[in-house]
Amino acid sequence: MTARTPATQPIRPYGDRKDDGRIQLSFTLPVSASGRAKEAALRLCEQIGLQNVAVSTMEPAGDGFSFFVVYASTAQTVDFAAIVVPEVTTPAWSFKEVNAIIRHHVGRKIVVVGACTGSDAHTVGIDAILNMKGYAGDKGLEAYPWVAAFNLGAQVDNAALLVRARELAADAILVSQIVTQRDVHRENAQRMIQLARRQGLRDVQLILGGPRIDHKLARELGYDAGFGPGTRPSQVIGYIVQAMLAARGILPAEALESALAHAH
Ligand code: B12
Repeated sequence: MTARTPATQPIRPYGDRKDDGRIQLSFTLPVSASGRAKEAALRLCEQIGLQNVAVSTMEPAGDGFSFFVVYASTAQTVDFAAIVVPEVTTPAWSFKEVNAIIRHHVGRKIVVVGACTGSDAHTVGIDAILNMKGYAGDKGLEAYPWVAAFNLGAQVDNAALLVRARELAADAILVSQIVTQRDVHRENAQRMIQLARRQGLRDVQLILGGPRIDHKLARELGYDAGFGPGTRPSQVIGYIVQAMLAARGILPAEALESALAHAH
């Protein structure tokens, strides 16, 4: 009997035609734009191991800096079949369905408290999730009659967010981290978890979001879930409700069926 080798799925970037390995990258060099700067960009890419390098854009970027966009090819492949990452799953419930499920299975408003924490002043992301108007045509959590959403705004101290969450008996705490310079998002997000653990916070879902956040990173940092660019409020509330029901042993499909049966 021959041993079965596991199936592999090597993939390579696709540019003009399949498997040509064409990629585009951009970077800044700490020298003014010039013929030498362009050659430096090209050589750097060759040293990285890229082939057929074409510097398509060189722009001055402030005094003594230049910005490049480069096209090049890579001979590398990655085995897609060997990749396993935690991905956040959210049920495809409509606005009406989520409200019906909360009403039927929870019987009270779900309390969600969120903020952009630490020194981070970028409120647009957390506003997109929590505020009435929402994001990309998807209503924000304030618009849900069965959700009590509290948006504490920007530059909120981790400790202050936890105090408010406790006062409001929050079911979920939403932490937004936009600035990622020097990994400040990781450090601040992690400090939040450490503080929550020290204070013995339980039965509250801790959810992290931002442009450089994904579920894998959030889980590594100790959060229940992580959401990245393009997140819609309905995904977030769907996740929260699903997790609350799972804790009560209710499956998403059952939840919807029984909630809709009682809605009529
Ligand atoms: C608007 C803006 C500002 C405004 C913010 C105004 C405000 N009230 O928010 C102002 C002018 C104040 C500002 C200031 C600064 N900014 Co600014 N800013 C931006 C900009 C242009 C847009 C950000 C934005 O609004 N995105 C739109 C929202 C909808 O997207 P989002 O934040 O990703 O949110 C979505 C998801 O990530 C997710 N999400 C986000 N949070 C959460 C939370 C949870 C719980 C969940 C579930 C989901 C979730 O859902 C959202 C909807 O899908 C970005 C560049 C860019 N194009 O992104 C730079 C940018 C973020 N800023 C940057 C910088 C450097 C700064 C400053 C440091 C500049 C300076 N030197 O002073 C300061 C920092 C101030 C501070 N203390 O934080 C950098 C950050 C670089 C980095 N690597 O960290 C960026 C990327 C610009 C750049 N390319 O350099 N900024």
